[in-house]
Amino acid sequence: MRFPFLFATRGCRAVYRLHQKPFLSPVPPLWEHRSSAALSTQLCKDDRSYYITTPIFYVNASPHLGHLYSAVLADCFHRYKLLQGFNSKFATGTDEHGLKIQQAAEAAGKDPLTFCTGVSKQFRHLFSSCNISYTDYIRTTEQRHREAVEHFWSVLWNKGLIYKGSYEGWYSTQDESFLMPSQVGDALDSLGKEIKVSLESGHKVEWMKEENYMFRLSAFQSQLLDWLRGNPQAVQPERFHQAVLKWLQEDLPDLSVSRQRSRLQWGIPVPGDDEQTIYVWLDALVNYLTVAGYPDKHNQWWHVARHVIGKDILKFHAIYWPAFLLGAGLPLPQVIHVHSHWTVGGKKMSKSLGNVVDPLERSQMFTADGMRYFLLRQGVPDSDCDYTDDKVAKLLNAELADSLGGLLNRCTAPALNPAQVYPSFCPQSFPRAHGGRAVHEDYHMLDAIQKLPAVVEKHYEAMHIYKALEAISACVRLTNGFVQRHTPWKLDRKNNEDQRWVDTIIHISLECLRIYGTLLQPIVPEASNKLLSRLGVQPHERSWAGLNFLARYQGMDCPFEGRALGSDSGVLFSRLEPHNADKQKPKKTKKSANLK
Ligand code: ME8
Repeated sequence: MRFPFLFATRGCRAVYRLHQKPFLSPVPPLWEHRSSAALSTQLCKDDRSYYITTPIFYVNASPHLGHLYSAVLADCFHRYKLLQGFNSKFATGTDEHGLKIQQAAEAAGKDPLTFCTGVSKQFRHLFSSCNISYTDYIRTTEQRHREAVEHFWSVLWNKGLIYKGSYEGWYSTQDESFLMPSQVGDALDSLGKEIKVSLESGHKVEWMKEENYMFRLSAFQSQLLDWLRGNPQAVQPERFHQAVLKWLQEDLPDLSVSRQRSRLQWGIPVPGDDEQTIYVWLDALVNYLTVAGYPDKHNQWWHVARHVIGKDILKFHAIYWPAFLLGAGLPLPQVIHVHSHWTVGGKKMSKSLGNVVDPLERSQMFTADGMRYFLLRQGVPDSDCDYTDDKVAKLLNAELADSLGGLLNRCTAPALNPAQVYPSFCPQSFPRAHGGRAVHEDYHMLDAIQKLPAVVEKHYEAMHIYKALEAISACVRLTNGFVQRHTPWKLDRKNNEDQRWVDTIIHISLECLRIYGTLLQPIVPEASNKLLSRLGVQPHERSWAGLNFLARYQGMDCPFEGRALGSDSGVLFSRLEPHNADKQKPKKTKKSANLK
């Protein structure tokens, strides 16, 4: 496949002469198909399928906190969907081709594949240490991926959407991105030399002039606008949706999708033209299809795909990727969930500033659950968040060790629960109509916890995990307040009526804990397992469908009433010393700290 053709360039905007393949008008918009009878039948057939992805991470350097954050978010969605009975697929992996990796391997004095394998293993190790329960880990150097990319390229080529042209303009190797002059500014490098940088990322850019293949991106501008306008939920949160709409109202030039082999050897050759290497972003984006089973078996998963990404790669996912997919005649992602960045000391994490937070080291210091909880409780999709060890320790102590751990400790400690059972609920002590021993605040608490699963579901669905955790945390405080208000340890257990009231208080508190433990499984899988096991809740009783709070109050049977508690395997979450958090591992504290 060689193409004699003419081309010319003018400034940064390439001027392209078409050749050979006639231009086919872009395929009809696929999102419209979704409302068609044919596709809705398909959606009904497998509407319990769910497919979530993280970006695939560059292997030029070791993983950092931001990478773990994306993985934890996607893992949380995946676990949540499994709890709801969905058939969920969850993919993560590593992006191993491109100039940036080629140069990193050279600098390390290793051949590129050996280099990639080493760093890819570090990501995998981090993810398994943090209980990231991916169902597929993809490396772009795998054969299955190469086949998918070659097929995808051929589809675009056969539709006349790729043509040979020339690119002249700015390129950032660090971002593996082409830039318009308006996206470039002046800066000084570490030696005080004047350089050009990307205004968005701050990374150095270089002028390049190359003959390569171009994708007819400009032809998709109006379809992309229609897609976004017709699907206000396609890019979340809203501010990122608006950002993409704004970009799309500006000039949208065609996109260079290959590099000359003489400059870039580390990548997939263009099918039929081994003088050219496929652009690393086209290669990388296709990973989502590879995992879905493209080109033969992707139908079950592809129409339910959702991507979790950081704000730095929004343009690639919300413009280039949908345009490629439209060109290839494939459905567009259901949702692109965008999150903001973690900073340290208010600054971007960077090797040169020496402020990169090592997520593996931190997960050993604060435990995997601890890091997961912190990142999801403090991470806000809309705006950047600042990381400090002190904040982590304070939050974990307050919410996991003291509030939740303390509540479990109180209600299961032999002093208050000598029989070590899920005690009985007494409807006379806590009647549906007022008149028993319960007070107004107690009814308010029951109402809040009854509503909690729906509240958490709403927030999980909107990717507002921090709001879900805020709601759970508020309810834990209500339950602690309930126990504190009635001081069951002061009641006279020899008096039958008091004994029934003590049992009722503990029954309600254990029911609250069961709800919290179930809802927290996607966030802190180890602590939730410990909590639910201590309550005697069996694995098959931990799904969303089992969240039936306080059945006895509703006049129904409670399967847990009278059941023996599980064995005591120690404190739920050990306290950390805030000021020395960076110097020590979690300390065991006295289990009876919260017992009166
Ligand atoms: O861009 N805070 O890979 P990458 C939060 N290979 N998240 C952050 C972050 C921070 N400070 N820094 C990075 C690439 N991330 C491409 C992706 S996908 C087809 C190809 C997270 O190693 C965030 O998800 O540079 C961001 O989008 C991603 O890591 C970039 O990882």
